[in-house]
Amino acid sequence: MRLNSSSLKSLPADVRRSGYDASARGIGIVHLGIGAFHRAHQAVYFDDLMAKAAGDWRILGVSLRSAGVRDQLVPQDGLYTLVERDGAEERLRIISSIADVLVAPEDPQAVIDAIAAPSTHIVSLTITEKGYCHDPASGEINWAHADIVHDLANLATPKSAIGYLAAGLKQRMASGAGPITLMSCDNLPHNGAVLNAVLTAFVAKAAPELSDWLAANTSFPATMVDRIVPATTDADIARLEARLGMADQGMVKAEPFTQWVIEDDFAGPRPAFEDVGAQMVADVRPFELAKLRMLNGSHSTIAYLGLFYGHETVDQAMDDPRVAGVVDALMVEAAYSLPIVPGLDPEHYAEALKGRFRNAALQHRLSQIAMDGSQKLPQRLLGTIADLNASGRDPRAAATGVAAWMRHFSGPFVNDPLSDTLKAAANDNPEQLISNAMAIEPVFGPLGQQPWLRDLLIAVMPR
Ligand code: NAI
Ligand code: CS2
Repeated sequence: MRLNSSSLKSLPADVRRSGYDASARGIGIVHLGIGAFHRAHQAVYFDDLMAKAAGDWRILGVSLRSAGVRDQLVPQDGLYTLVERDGAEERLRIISSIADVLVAPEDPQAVIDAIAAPSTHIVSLTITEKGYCHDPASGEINWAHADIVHDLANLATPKSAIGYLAAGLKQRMASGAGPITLMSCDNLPHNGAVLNAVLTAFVAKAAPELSDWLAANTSFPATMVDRIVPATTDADIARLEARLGMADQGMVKAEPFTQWVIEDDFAGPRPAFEDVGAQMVADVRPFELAKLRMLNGSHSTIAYLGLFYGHETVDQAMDDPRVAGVVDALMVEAAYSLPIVPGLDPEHYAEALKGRFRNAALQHRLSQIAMDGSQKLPQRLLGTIADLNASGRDPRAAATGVAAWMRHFSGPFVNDPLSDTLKAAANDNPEQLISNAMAIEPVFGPLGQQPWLRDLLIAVMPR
């Protein structure tokens, strides 16, 4: 038996169901990048919203790459289990907010139609840092990106999220479907501004007749998103099937903690996010800096140092004093680099983060965090290094994370959109490796010209 709207009634009584009739609600959201994080974070908030009040806030998920999630969810009527794990505790909840899933390469026009539909008020995205086709150091569009080159010449059959947004909004303008909000939920600093800059630049070249409409009819709220959501494994699926008495191919697992800070800047209608625990603010920046530098900077450092010392998961690496010691120091460095964050006590936040990292039930694989380092390090570690140096402090711990990344990409397993560039920079000689890596402009930008950083990296390079 498989989880679906018919078998729902056969689930064990302790499995929490959604408190509303999903079949009676319409689609209001198109989400690009229907991955594990969206299903364990935003989709849960929308499930709560529809249980709490009327409103057509179901989600049309879109994968721009593969059919995997569509094949997991569509046979299940969009239903899946959120498995919250914390140590020995486990809580199960069925999420009903996803109405359907499209695979863009199979039917590009269907995705364009969905973005243009008058009932669509928000397009949200979790397409990974690399999905924005930008240079991480500058935040600007990368015109040489293969998908951008393709989409400039083939806007009716795009490959990039940026191309799909341009094509969908062009059709939306033509049909008079009204304003729409484009909401990035990726781990990027000023993610709304990055999306705005890349899309505006692309539209100016690909569809200049759309530029004025885009400026007048869209908004790009920044968001800070936080929930540790490790990739689902076959063992997770088998364990859940034994627990439910039926198969759920679309399950996701996550820690209990969740946080969503959203800039209150919506061009069209929005649901009452504040009624389901999200924070609506005027300025997301302090919240995102704290999270990207203290959580994600530590995560990447744990990943690269942990892999260097032979560990496989975050909790294992945190049990290694050679890793935990650097994390302790990095938390202090990152906290020092922050502005005042409303309601945040950096010391308490640091302790809470370390407790979340030690949640062995998640089995969060270091290799998952280690991927796409070229797209992550600028906002996670290089910003901390630059700010601390500017204030006369020594960013040794943050530099250790960067040096460990250099060791990582010199090894055999590198999963990164800049993998060719990284392989060319790889070197067993630490001094040469550091010189080669610092010359990678899309990652280091002007920081790559600083002799003090080179000297520091040589001093802290894991050996
Ligand atoms: P995932 O691997 O489950 O899903 C990634 C999604 O991005 C897939 O739908 C994939 O098709 C799409 N994608 C990948 N490369 C793309 C590209 N170049 N263009 C368009 N779409 C592309 O990963 P997951 O866990 O859903 O994470 C996705 C993003 O969510 C992360 O990169 C991060 O920005 C954000 N996030 C993830 C958290 C987590 O703990 N997993 C927590 C906080 C934020
Ligand atoms: C992780 C993040 O994979 C990674 O890069 O650092 O996905 C992390 O789990 C989330 O940002 C936590 O909110």
